[in-house]
Amino acid sequence: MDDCIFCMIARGELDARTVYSNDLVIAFDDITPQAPVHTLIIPRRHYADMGDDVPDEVACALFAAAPKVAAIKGVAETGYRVIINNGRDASQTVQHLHVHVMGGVPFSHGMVHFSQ
Ligand code: DGP
Repeated sequence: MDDCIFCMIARGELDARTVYSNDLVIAFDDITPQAPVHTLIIPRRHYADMGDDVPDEVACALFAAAPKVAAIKGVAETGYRVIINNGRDASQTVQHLHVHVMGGVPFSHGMVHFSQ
């Protein structure tokens, strides 16, 4: 996807603060962090969202990268939240599948807020 910003980051064409990477995924800090630790994990290949025929090995790689990112960012012991905003009602703004890893602060127990 030529005009996808996360594809550009994956190709090294757009700067990002890389936290972790392997053959299948790359993790980098969110440009507008909403917590002291806010890192995104993306597949190197373009998938718009979770319904975009994501191969099992890519889904596993995204899942497996979260605790690695948490350890690198120093929040593995204190805990962290893992979020995927998937589709319109979830307010997904970048149409390249990504996993948010957020931590460094205690989050409230409830996590669902919705607009009328
Ligand atoms: P979402 O709402 O789940 O689609 O979140 C997209 C996130 O992507 C949002 O928290 C901001 C982040 N983001 C958007 N553009 C860039 C960028 O160019 N670089 C980085 N590092 N993050 C970005």
